[in-house]
Amino acid sequence: MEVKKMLGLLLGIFFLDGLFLLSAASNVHHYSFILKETNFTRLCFEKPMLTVNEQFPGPTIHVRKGDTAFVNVHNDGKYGITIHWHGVKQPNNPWSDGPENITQCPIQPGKNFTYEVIFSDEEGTLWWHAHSDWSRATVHGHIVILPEIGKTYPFPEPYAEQTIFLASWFNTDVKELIDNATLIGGDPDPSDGFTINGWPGALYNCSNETISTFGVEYGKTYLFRLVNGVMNEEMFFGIAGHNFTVVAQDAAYIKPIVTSYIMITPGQTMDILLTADQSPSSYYIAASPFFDSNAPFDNTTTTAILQYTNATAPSSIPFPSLPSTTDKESADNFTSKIKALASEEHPISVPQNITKRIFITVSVNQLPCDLVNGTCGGPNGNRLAASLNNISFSTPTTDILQQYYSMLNDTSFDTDFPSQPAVLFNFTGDDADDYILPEVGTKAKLVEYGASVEIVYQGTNIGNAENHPMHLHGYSFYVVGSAYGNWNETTSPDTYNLIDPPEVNTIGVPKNGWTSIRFVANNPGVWFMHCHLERHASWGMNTVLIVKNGPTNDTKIRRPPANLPICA
Ligand SMILES: *[C@@H]1O[C@H](CO)[C@@H](O)[C@H](O)[C@H]1NC(C)=O
Ligand SMILES: *[C@@H]1O[C@H](CO)[C@@H](O)[C@H](O)[C@H]1NC(C)=O
Ligand SMILES: *[C@@H]1O[C@H](CO)[C@@H](O)[C@H](O)[C@H]1NC(C)=O
Ligand SMILES: *[C@@H]1O[C@H](CO)[C@@H](O)[C@H](O)[C@H]1NC(C)=O
Ligand SMILES: *[C@@H]1O[C@H](CO)[C@@H](O)[C@H](O)[C@H]1NC(C)=O
Ligand SMILES: *[C@@H]1O[C@H](CO)[C@@H](O)[C@H](O)[C@H]1NC(C)=O
Ligand SMILES: *[C@@H]1O[C@H](CO)[C@@H](O)[C@H](O)[C@H]1NC(C)=O
Ligand SMILES: *[C@@H]1O[C@H](CO)[C@@H](O)[C@H](O)[C@H]1NC(C)=O
Ligand SMILES: *[C@@H]1O[C@H](CO)[C@@H](O)[C@H](O)[C@H]1NC(C)=O
Ligand SMILES: *[C@@H]1O[C@H](CO)[C@@H](O)[C@H](O)[C@H]1NC(C)=O
Ligand SMILES: *[C@@H]1O[C@H](CO)[C@@H](O)[C@H](O)[C@H]1NC(C)=O
Ligand SMILES: *[C@@H]1O[C@H](CO)[C@@H](O)[C@H](O)[C@H]1NC(C)=O
Ligand SMILES: [Cu+2]
Repeated sequence: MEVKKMLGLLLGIFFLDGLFLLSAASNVHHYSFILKETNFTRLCFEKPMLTVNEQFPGPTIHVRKGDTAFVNVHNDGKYGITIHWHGVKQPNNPWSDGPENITQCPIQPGKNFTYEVIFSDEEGTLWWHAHSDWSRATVHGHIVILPEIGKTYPFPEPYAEQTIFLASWFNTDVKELIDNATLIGGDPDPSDGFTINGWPGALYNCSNETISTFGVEYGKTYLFRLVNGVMNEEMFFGIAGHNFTVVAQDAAYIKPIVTSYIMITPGQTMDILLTADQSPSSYYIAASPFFDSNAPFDNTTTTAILQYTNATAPSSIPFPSLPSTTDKESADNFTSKIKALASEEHPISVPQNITKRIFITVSVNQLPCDLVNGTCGGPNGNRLAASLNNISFSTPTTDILQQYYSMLNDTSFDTDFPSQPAVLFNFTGDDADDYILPEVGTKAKLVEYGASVEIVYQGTNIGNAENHPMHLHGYSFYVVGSAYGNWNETTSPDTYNLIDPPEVNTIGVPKNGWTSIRFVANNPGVWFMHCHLERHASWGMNTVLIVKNGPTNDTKIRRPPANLPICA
């Protein structure tokens, strides 16, 4: 379980599992993660699945801003695995970032590896998850980052805090599910349900199961740290009878938003303040998908209960009114309200002038069937694929970071990912399917250290247009603009918010629309960039940003750790 090594001498207050404990503060923490197959029963279905320390969701990592956590991951499972610390920038230390065959090779069964997770300016909520095939479905947990000792939240201290994890539940084995789908190039079956802190709740046909319950006292304010760890769907979330206040996203503070619902993409986190000021009773908490495409998806609703202490059981528990599944307008209305806090205490630094613009089309494609006999599982007997700038990413078998760091001349990747697609067309037009065939390759984008980068993600109408939550490792970035249709070099930048844009690590690129992000390339390393819908990542909607070393020792990639897993 969790072991904390006390290094600091100062005294501080640590928040652990719902209790405030007095403990010696430290800026180094040690955790032990044992990965193994454990049986869980949900939706009346029992199955063995990979978990950390036999917990689902897995253990929470607790740190303060600027701390370091050493996490020893021991693999007692059947397959190789890696862990990613989602949203943790890991300055100069891509070695501990995790994506399989990008920054490391998998930790093989029976082996272990200690990740050094280096926190810098993140404050709020992040999460960790497996980054090998689809194992993140069950291998995931929270990261809670408190302010530094002596600092407070930019809002009144909540009475208590609670973590809320949204996840997907599959009645089948997720590795078999994706392996089978990949074999024939078909769309994997959607999940069988969603869970809140591991439990699907009241709306599924399995009434004898537990439902997650959050106890609150009348008059008190609570901080809910919400993670969307769902595999393939963006989610609406709400609490019956209550408005709440969103105060942070992806471990950065935002201007408070009072709302009755949120829309959160896979990969994102949101910190929510809830004041228990309604008639003491029980209220449903619910999450259901926002999904605006013809692709198959899980259209179920997961629930939990907000329960006032000392309340008499109501005859019927009120249910929140969430926007309907395809309600794009409600999704956009919420998203467009998010602005950085940008206060004196929490300033932001948006690049005003950019030195490098990268324009990236984001598409779901098809490849001709490559099976010797039989037809593939995609449309028209083709193989489903996905791409960035029309290049469908093929994962190498030796990690890119080791090859790059050793300056090998003969690498299994290229550095010629283009700054715009080879062919320009009406990306969101009706004829986009003419461009359905992608190139397949392992291409990374080289970026100079210190460059002021703008990336424009342009969704296309190729195949099945969909909203794509794009995630960049090693960085957070400012979302300076977004709209439907094609990005226009002359007019679109005029619509940008360069004053208080939200700073995130994952952003939903609207269906048949575009999103522009900005950041300064001040973290040297090999950083994966991909759609956080797992189906799309599996089909190749990925690339790698290689940020070159800077001029000084502290702007260079660190040396590799001694026990880095070697490639099979
Ligand atoms: C785990 O579940 C599987 C599938 O139901 C079953 O075959 C197996 O016996 C279970 N193992 C344990 C230890 O309960
Ligand atoms: C972890 O791996 C190291 C080698 O990298 C080995 O020396 C050590 O015994 C392993 N620890 C466990 C608990 O397996
Ligand atoms: C995967 O395919 C195998 C072989 O056809 C089948 O036995 C198994 O049930 C499939 N698993 C899933 C999760 O679809
Ligand atoms: C829950 O109920 C279902 C029938 O509704 C039954 O098949 C299952 O075994 C029960 N599970 C437990 C854990 O009691
Ligand atoms: C929530 O906010 C809406 C819109 O401002 C308002 O109409 C509603 O009364 C509020 N509900 C509660 C419980 O405060
Ligand atoms: C999703 O489910 C809801 C409620 O069951 C239903 O009204 C809606 O039509 C479904 N949406 C889609 C796109 O299937
Ligand atoms: C709940 O009820 C108990 C027993 O009646 C009482 O001691 C306690 O103060 C009550 N708590 C609240 C929050 O009202
Ligand atoms: C979205 O916001 C606009 C402007 O505030 C409002 O007119 C519209 O009703 C909202 N739409 C939905 C679906 O809430
Ligand atoms: C950005 O460019 C403008 C015009 O070229 C210049 O006036 C301004 O000083 C630049 N700002 C920064 C922060 O470099
Ligand atoms: C493919 O064809 C070969 C030879 O015709 C046959 O032996 C094999 O079983 C076939 N495989 C499938 C999956 O149908
Ligand atoms: C990573 O490389 C190993 C060989 O080192 C290979 O077995 C594995 O399939 C690769 N993983 C992916 C996701 O391609
Ligand atoms: C790569 O090639 C250069 C010049 O051709 C040579 O100096 C260098 O040693 C080579 N690097 C490796 C790792 O073999
Ligand atoms: Cu996607």
